[in-house]
Amino acid sequence: MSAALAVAADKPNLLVIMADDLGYGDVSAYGATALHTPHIDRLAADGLRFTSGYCTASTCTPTRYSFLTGSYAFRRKGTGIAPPNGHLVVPPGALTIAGIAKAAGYRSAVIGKWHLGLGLEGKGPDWNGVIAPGPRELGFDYNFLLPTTNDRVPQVYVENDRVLNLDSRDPLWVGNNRPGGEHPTGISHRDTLKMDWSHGHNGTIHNGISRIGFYTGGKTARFRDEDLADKWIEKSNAWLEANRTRPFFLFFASHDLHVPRMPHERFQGATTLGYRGDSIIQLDWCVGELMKTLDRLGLAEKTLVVLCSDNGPVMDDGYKDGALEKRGNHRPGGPFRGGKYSVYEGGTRTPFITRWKGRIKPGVSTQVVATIDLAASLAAITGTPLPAGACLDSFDVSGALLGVPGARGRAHLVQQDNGGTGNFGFRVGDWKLVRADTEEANNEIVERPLQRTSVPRFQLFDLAKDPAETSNVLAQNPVIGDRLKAELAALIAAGRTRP
Ligand code: NG6
Ligand code: CA
Repeated sequence: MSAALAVAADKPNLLVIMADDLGYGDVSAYGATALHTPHIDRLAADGLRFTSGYCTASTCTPTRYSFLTGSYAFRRKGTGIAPPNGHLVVPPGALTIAGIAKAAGYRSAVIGKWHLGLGLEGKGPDWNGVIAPGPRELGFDYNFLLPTTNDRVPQVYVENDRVLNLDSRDPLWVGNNRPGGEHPTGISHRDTLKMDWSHGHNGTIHNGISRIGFYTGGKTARFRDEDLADKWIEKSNAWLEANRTRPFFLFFASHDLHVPRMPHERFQGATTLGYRGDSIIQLDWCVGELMKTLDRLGLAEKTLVVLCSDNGPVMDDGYKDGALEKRGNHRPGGPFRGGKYSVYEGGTRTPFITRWKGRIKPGVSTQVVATIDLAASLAAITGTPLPAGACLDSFDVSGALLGVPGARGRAHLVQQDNGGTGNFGFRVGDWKLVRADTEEANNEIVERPLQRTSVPRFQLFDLAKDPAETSNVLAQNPVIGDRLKAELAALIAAGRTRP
């Protein structure tokens, strides 16, 4: 009997905690010494800490797309970073991890950052009306969302298909161009900002912070950046409480530590690293609160918890919050090169922890697993059949996730940067091919402000000897290089990798 079938008998709840822009080296369980993350460390100590746990893209929207659909985002156009008025990029009706959970008899919810667009193609979200399609058309029973990212407008919550607390006498308008009349922006009223911008992010001002895009109205619906984490926990606790008696899947999509980093006042100054570090502490607090809730409801032994990130770290991502200046010796990408926007390891290799009390033997795993695999793995764990045309690149790595002795992770993984630019990383065993279809890429953004540099078309690294990808050994290994180039091209052309 496979590891997955052995557990199908008692279906575990699934709690996926996805951090935003959290790097491999950003938590003490993965070697950070400049700050301490006791709750994440406890999760790691009680569970399995992966040293080769990945997301599939080095930006948010494509990773979330592939996490939900089990298919690589580069297979579908329009899955790059979603704009404020973007439509839902997952086709309604596509089988998602939430749909798999539903088929297995689970209730499911997404609480936190969405950033996959809302509403119909060609229309986008109807902010003042019914906002659909959205998560509920993808299999979720409940959603409580920050629609995009908090550096994009608007700062309102979407609960199920409505903007929460919207007063119809003050309609919400969202657009790409500055509205007429008196409308303060990050450019016109820069000296009034509580946090200055460094690139982009100079549109409408809300809560003393200027954003990408413009909006007016919806005043009663607007939230404070400082309160996001508390709200996610409040809503998650209520939902867990209400769904404690049946199997559930909760996608807890934290906004920490994405810009604008504006943690709650009680976390401001918690580290010496500025608000970037303080936001990590806020994330850690959230993890602790969720674990407390599972304990209180007697669910720790019935719940598979997965902690992951949507892409690697970035320092200056558009606001002058001191992340770069205050970093000291902190290495947000740990030993790896690159970060957010890069197909070097730092862009997609992140903290990745699984915990299931009483089921997973605590330890460290070197198996390769990725967020995209949670869909097929949940299907396997719950004994739910996967239609052949769904989850095209999701592998059942449930054995590796649960730490079953001898169980293997994936044999290969394609890493991408933002949607459609055609830069790929391809890890096969310890070999790593980097293929750049563009002439420039944002590779070293962890250490520098946004800057594109020219890159060779192909590079090859031996991750066993050179995890930091410093020495391109393509010339010395032409046969391996050619094999990987051909395999990557074939995987892309085949349209699927799941057998
Ligand atoms: C970029 C933004 C960056 C961030 C990113 C999305 C600029 C210059 N940069 O376009 O600040 O918002 O999009 O991040 O505007 S992600 O984690 O959601 O993918
Ligand atoms: Ca992100």
